[in-house]
Amino acid sequence: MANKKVVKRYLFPEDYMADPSVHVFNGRIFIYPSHDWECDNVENDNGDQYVMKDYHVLSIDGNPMTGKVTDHGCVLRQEDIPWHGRQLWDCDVAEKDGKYYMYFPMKDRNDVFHWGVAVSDRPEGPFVPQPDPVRGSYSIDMCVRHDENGEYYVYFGGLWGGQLQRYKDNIHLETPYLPEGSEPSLPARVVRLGEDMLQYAEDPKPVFILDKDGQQLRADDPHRFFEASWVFKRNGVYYFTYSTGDSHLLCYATGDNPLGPFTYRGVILTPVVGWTTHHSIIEWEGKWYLFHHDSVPSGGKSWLRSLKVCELEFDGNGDIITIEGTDIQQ
Ligand code: FUB
Repeated sequence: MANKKVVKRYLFPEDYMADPSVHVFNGRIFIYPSHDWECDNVENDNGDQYVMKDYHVLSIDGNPMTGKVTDHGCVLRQEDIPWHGRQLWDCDVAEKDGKYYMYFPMKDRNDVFHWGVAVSDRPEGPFVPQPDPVRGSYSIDMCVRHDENGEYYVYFGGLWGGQLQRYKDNIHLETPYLPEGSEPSLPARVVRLGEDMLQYAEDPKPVFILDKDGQQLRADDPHRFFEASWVFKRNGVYYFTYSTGDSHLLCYATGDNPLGPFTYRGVILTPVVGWTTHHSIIEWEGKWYLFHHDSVPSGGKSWLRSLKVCELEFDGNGDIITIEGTDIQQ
C-alpha cells in the first residue's frame, strides 16, 4: 500500500522545539518538548549540536489540528538543577495524586547522562527539580506510562550520544559495546517507578522487539530500536513505538504486556527533513494524532527542529497506516 499523504500542522512557528511528549491532563492537551538552541558545535554522532538549556510547556485549546496553542513559558532551567552539566534532552511528565512529575535526561559534570525529576502542582509548571539525579539512572528519552494496572512505567534509552551502549544489565561498562550485523540489537529499557515517583521500584529490564519468528531484531535491521520510546494502548493492544535513528524511521511493535516482548509490526512515519525523528501519539475525541518534528523551517539544520501534528489512522487489523514524512503542510 502507498504511504499516506496527510495534512500536517506546524504547532509553534514562533520557536524551535522538538521531541514532543504529549498528554491529556484535566481535559486539555499539554506538550512537553525539548527547546532547541542555535549552536556553533560541530554536528557529530555524539549529538553535541543538541545544546538545549531549558524546557517550556505548551498546551492546545481543543482540537490538535486547529486549536490555539499557548506557551506557558520557561518551566525549568538547566542552571536551577544542582547537578547540571549540559544538554536537557527529551522529557516526559506523569500525574499522580494531583502532582506532576517531569522526568528529564541531562549530562552531569562528567558528561554522563542521568535522569532528573522535577515536580509541580500544575501540568503547566513551573517544575521544581530534586537536588540529585535518580539513583542508578542512565541514558535518555523517557516516556512515562500510567498503566491500567496502577503502575507507572518509564521506557527509556538511546544509542550513540544517548549512551545506552555504555551499559549492560544496568552496569556501566568500561568499554561501550554496540552490537553489529546479525547480533541482536540493543533493546530499550523499562523500569517501574516507586510509590513516591522519585526512584526506581526495581531494576530496569530490556524491552525486546521480536521478528515474526520470535527472534530479536538484528543490529543491522533498519527497523531496530535506536531512541524515542513511546507506548500507548488501543483496543487492548500495547503499541511500543520508537525511532530507528540512523535509518530515520518511526516504527512500532505490539504486544499484550506493558513490559513486552513486542512483535515488530511496521513503519509509522517515513524520514522527515532533518537527522532525528521523534514523536508521541495520543487519542483525542475518538481520533488518534501523531506529534513529531522536522527541520524544514530551519532550512534543514538538524539541531533546530519544529513541532508538528497530524492525524494517525489504523486499519481494521489495528495496523498503523504509514504516513509520508515529507509532504503537505497546513
Ligand atoms: O533532542 C535531542 C535528542 O535528539 C533526543 O533526545 C533524541 O530522541 C533526538 O530527537
